Amino acid sequence: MTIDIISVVPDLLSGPFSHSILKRAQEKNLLNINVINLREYTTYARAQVDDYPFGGGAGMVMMMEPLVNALESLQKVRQYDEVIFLTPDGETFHQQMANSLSLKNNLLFICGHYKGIDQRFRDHFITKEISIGDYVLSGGELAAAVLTDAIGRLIPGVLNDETSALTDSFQDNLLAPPVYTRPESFRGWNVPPVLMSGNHKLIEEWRSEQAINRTKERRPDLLD
Ligand code: 6GU
Repeated sequence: MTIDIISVVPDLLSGPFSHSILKRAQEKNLLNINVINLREYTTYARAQVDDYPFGGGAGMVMMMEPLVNALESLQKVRQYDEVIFLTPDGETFHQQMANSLSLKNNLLFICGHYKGIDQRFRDHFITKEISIGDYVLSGGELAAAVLTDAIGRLIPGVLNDETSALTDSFQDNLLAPPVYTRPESFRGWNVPPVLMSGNHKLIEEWRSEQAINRTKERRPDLLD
């Protein structure tokens, strides 16, 4: 899979993909991530990419021309399955969206800044609008990093048995059960004995019960 990300602050995205699972996914050539600097696609003076909103009001609006230039130049190299605009008024991201996007070949993320992008770009070029939650970020970059991580780790072959996504929270609409590691006793706080029993059937039953209880307690909405 290729994920291309158009940004006016590409430096914000130089760190998040260079470590851990996403780093390995790129080394294995299962995932190719490119951050594209929108300012390289403007023909306006001083690399301008935004302008005042028609009708007045606070903030700046990202202009059509640099966005269309960038998109059409990238489309000469790749056909995108989705052109996704990261915006707080998009559909709220969740695990099922990550699952289905992880099966695509090429994704393009466009990070909004300022007051947003010209509505005509949204109307004519964007295929999906995604938010990562009900709060406002300074720009779409951190949201793009969140999506890239959530999607990238699900690409077949990226995770091994040890890091398998099957037991993640949300994967079956349940939160994950508690986990423990050595030592068995720390300051008198003991690991639940069932986990030390060696009885795999009992352990699975305990984990499933814990997952259900935790979900009932913390996220009853997931059980509806
Ligand atoms: Cl995708 N962008 C911005 N700017 N703020 C957000 C967001 C996205 N998702 C939640 N807040």
